[in-house]
Amino acid sequence: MTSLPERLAAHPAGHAQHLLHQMLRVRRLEEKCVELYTEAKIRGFLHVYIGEKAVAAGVLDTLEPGDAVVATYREHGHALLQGVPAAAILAEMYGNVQGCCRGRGGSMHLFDAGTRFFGGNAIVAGGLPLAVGLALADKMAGRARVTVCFFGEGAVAEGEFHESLNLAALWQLPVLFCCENNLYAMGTALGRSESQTDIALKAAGYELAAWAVDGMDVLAVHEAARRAVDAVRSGAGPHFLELRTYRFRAHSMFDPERYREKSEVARWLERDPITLLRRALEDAGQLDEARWLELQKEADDEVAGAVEFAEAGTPEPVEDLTRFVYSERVQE
Ligand SMILES: Cc1ncc(C[n+]2csc(CCOP(=O)(O)OP(=O)(O)O)c2C)c(N)n1
Ligand SMILES: [Mg+2]
Repeated sequence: MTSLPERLAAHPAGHAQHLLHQMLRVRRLEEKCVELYTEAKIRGFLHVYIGEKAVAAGVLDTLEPGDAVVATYREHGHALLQGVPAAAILAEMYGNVQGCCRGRGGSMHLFDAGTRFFGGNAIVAGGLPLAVGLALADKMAGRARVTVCFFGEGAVAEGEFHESLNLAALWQLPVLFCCENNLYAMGTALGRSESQTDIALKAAGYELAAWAVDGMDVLAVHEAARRAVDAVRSGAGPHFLELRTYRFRAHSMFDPERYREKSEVARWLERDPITLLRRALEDAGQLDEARWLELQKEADDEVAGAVEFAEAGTPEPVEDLTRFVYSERVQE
């Protein structure tokens, strides 16, 4: 198996630092979300991706404009890295009309047609058929686009997972399935709900190329995604990545975490994707203290700007609340 320092040596100069920055942006945004949630500025549900960000950062970096992304309710980072501005994300969580869905979606339903970010889907496995539909449309229209679908390993227990993989493989659709295997679906450990816990193996049963990747090593994720995305785009049919990762925080803001040992969390924390890459970059002489501080400051400033924007925002006026229930006539 190739180690992170070995991958770094083979990686284009400067690009790994870009990935580090992308992960920092997600981390900072979500740390702020937790803070704002405890201050009751953000309400409803909130699921953070802290610990898992190497997955979104590595995969999304391989996409091209026009490619589509479908994600779950743990999607703040995916939206940000697909190009939805932090300000529009935070305003959405505040329930403001300036949010990417006019404040009607909130944390779990970020959506942005402009960047082809198709949610933000709260139903477990609900995004898979949507991704298959998007990919079918692209195939029928002859567009060389890729749809990437992120979902948790909890989705494997749902019928939609199996129906979606089957149809995508049968019709050779341009979709990349990315299973974020963080070992738990709320409080249920994978081994308590699945007879076969090797998810890539299970996916391969549908006759699509599937392999497992270390989801804490952003360069490994990037390398695997590059290979898969290029293959999907060239017409080689659907691909499947099982990204082995871990969430450092609770499932949502309401979770006493009685289902796992603190020592297990501590063990995974040692493999924090940001720390791993930072160390490798420093050891390779590609990152010094000054640049590290600069990268953090850039991420902090971006988030501070987003908070300012959300704080200055406004809720939707009551008279607009019935808009968009039915589609509106386009003004000629
Ligand atoms: C169809 C459906 N069943 C149950 C739920 C309740 N629920 C919300 S999150 C979740 C766990 C999903 O775990 P996983 O897919 O592994 O994603 P993770 O939260 O670990 O990212 C469940 C069961 C739901 N949202 N949708
Ligand atoms: Mg999970």
